[in-house]
Amino acid sequence: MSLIYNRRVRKLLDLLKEKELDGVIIMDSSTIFYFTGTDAPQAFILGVDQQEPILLSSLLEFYRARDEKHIGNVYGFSRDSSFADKFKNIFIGDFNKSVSKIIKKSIGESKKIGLVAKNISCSSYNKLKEALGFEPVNLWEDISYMRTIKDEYEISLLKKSINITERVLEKTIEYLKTGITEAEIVGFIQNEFRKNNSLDAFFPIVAFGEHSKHPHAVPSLRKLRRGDLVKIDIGARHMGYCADITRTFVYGHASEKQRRLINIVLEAQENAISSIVDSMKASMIDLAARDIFRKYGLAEFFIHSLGHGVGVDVHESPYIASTSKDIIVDGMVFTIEPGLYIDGFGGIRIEDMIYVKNGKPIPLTSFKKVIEID
Ligand SMILES: [Mn+2]
Repeated sequence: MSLIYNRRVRKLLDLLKEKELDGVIIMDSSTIFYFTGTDAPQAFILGVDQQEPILLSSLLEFYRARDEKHIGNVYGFSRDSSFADKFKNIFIGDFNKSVSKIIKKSIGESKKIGLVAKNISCSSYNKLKEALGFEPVNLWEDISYMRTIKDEYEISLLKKSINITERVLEKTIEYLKTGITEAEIVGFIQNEFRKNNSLDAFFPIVAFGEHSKHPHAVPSLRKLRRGDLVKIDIGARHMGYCADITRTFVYGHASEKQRRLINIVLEAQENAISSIVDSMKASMIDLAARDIFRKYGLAEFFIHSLGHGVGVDVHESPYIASTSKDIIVDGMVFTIEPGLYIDGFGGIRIEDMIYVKNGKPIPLTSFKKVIEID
């Protein structure tokens, strides 16, 4: 196991050398998980001459960091100096001061340090900068690109999460009955994930009838009726990796309009998936789906981008959008999820996860695509 994390850390060291940096601070928990196998530490610090990172954790998460990590040395930090003689590996002071002390101790006086922090507030960033005494170099884009290329182990974990999600989706469809509410279905899905040693990759979306017109509908007490559209967008997170799949069916007998629109969404999805080739622009895949909607005069109802990468985060690079600058290469995993959202009617989205291997699109999800369910 630690071999996998070692390999990733070696790649990170290569990147630092390439960028002529002396070290890196990672403060994004998903990226810390990617490099170490635990998201408990608040910082991951690695000097270019070091073999193993230092993982800095509040005492609250100290034991979890120590027990879960596959690589690195865990240090705690606390403002309370009375803990100094109770813990062996501890820094007394706040987070930023501790980070700065580690940098000085293990890397030295260098000001050429990278920073990976996706969600950091302005004030947190300013405090960090002040404690460091210099401006770190933003490495977020480089690291998120590294994370887009999945290794074999990641593919096996993604497949596991997808397998759990598809089994739960099957059971969910069996559980549907006239009069049941969206919220009850969400509760059912969450419980099934937990029975399979998983959490939600994101809050499940279950929307009936016209309510499905909201791409990210929040589950309500709306009751299921015959002839309703049923949109279900769910994903399990198992061993840190996310699944993401959407199906839209009609509960009972589909009207002509429902059938026609579901078929158009399926056509858009097929056209997008079959357009995928190595080294193409991600924006061209988005265009392939949009072309189909334009052909039917429905372009105005496809109001979001076509897809996104999936891994430790349920939304990550690459982005499959008309404005995306990403280039598709082997090892990437992303969703293809065209949809139509029509006020006064409802919404239809079909979403699958695609893995690019030998320049070809390989669907990882395989759940049935039917128009009506009973
Ligand atoms: Mn998605």
